[in-house]
Amino acid sequence: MKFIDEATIQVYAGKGGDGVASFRREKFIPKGGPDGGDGGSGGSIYAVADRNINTLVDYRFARVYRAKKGQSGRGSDCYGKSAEDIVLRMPVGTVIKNINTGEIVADLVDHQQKVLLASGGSGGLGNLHFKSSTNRTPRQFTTGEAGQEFELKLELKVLADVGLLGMPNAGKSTLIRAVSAARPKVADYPFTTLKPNLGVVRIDHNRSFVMADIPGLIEGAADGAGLGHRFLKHLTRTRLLLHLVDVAPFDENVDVVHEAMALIKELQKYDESLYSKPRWLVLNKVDMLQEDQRTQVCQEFIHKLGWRDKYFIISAMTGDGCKQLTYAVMDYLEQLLVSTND
Ligand SMILES: Nc1nc2c(ncn2[C@@H]2O[C@H](COP(=O)(O)OP(=O)(O)OP(=O)(O)O)[C@@H](O)[C@H]2O)c(=O)[nH]1
Ligand SMILES: [Mg+2]
Repeated sequence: MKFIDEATIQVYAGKGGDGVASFRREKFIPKGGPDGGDGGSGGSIYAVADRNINTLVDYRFARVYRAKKGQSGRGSDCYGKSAEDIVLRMPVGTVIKNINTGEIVADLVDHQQKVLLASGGSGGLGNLHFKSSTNRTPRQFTTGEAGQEFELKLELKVLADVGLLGMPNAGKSTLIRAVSAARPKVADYPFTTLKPNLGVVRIDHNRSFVMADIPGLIEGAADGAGLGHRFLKHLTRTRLLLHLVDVAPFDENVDVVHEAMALIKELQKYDESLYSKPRWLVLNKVDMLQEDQRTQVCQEFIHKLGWRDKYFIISAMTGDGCKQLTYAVMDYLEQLLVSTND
């Protein structure tokens, strides 16, 4: 499944500081020699690949990066300070293009790879550089160079970190809409979703993951019931599955425990390795239950299912519990990364 995460940013490197014309002033010496220092260089902008970042979502929030100007030179042979560079951390796999020329500026393939995006201007020269035997009191100096400016497009092919599993109408698309900018269709009939959707879930700066919403699965999917189970292939590269269950079905005759077990069986029939992936249970639509019954209904469900792993109680519609869920997912994925980085 192809999903291109993208962002457009503007980078402005800093201008170099100006050189200065100045003369030494000493008592009893009418004209000291020139002592005007050079300006410092403007800040440059770099991109650095970081394997701990998986999406470009942060660059959709902050689009403009301006490095500071170098300081001007001063008298007494003082050089201006150079401005600090800006380093933009991006996921490994990011391709950076110049929007105006279409040229590929960088292809970040290795962790910690550093690429110059916009070079800061050099500082101007102070008048001490212009001293010569014929001109002992030069008044010339040069101004700092302008910094480079570019409009850049960032592109990254992403794979889903987390997959949503569930019967039709469980609320998978509603959940991905609640926690990401993805906008799949939501409707109160089964099989609304016909193709997978990916959404980027942003937790905070430099912390985000990718969630996949796939079509609903029903009992007998392995034998072609409903839309079949071929969509499960989109979840094979994920690191965590969230099994969504509607705990308050409209039709009271529906046996939710039986349905949840049936779905798990279909998963196992499809692929043993997908079945043995870490999987958490997400009990959805609790807003449909009376407040004083929520805990009891959920506990009963967990008990009947014989569930011993992690579970979450949410309402994808009102957003209740969604934050706790996405934060727990993020923490879990980060821990996996730490252990693979070691
Ligand atoms: N009351 C309530 N309704 C919900 C909640 N989540 C989803 N729904 C409703 O349930 C219906 C199905 O939601 P979807 O998000 O389309 O379900 P889905 O799992 O994506 O369904 P398919 O794409 O058909 O597999 C819609 O009418 C939603 O508005 C919830 O937390 N509370
Ligand atoms: Mg859907």
